[in-house]
Amino acid sequence: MAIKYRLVILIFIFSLCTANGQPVSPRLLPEWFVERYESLELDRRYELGAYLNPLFLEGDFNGDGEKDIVSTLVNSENGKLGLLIIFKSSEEYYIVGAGDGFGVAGDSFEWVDYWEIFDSKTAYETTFLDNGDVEGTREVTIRNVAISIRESEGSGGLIYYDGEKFTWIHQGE
Ligand SMILES: [Ca+2]
Repeated sequence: MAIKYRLVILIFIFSLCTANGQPVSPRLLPEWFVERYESLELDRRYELGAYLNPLFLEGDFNGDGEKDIVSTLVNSENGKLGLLIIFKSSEEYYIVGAGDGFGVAGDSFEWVDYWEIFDSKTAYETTFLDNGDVEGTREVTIRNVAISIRESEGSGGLIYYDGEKFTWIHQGE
C-alpha cells in the first residue's frame, strides 16, 4: 500500500515536471548520463529541464554498438529549449537548439510536441525552392537511428548523425 502511494506521488511530481522546461531530478535519468553531464560542467550553463515526454530517449546514434542518450535541455541564461546528446563510449556530446540555431528547427524547440526514435533506414526530406515554396521530397538513407521531433500538426524533422555531426532533415511543410 505504501509503495502504491509513493508511486502515485512520483507520477504526480513527474507530470508537474514535464510541463514546460522545469528542472528534473537527475535520478530520473541514467546514472552514466548524469555523471557525464556534470563532469562536462554543462550544469553551469544548462538545466536538464523537461519539456517533452519521455525525459530522454536511448538509441545508438553513432552506430558503435553502444546505446547513446538524448535528453531535453534548457539554456539557464535565456530559457531556450533544446536537446543534449551524449555518446556512451566517447567524450563527445552535442547540443542542438537551447540557444544554438539548428537549421529550420531554430534555436529553441517550444514548437516540438512529440519526439521518438526513428529507426527506419529510409527517410523523406522536404526540399524547398529558393523562394521558400515546397519543391518536393528526396529520399535520404539513415545509417543509424535518428531522433524524430514534430509538432502536433505533423511538421517536423529528423536529427541524425552523419558520421561527423548532427544534421537536420526537414519533413512536412
Ligand atoms: Ca553509440
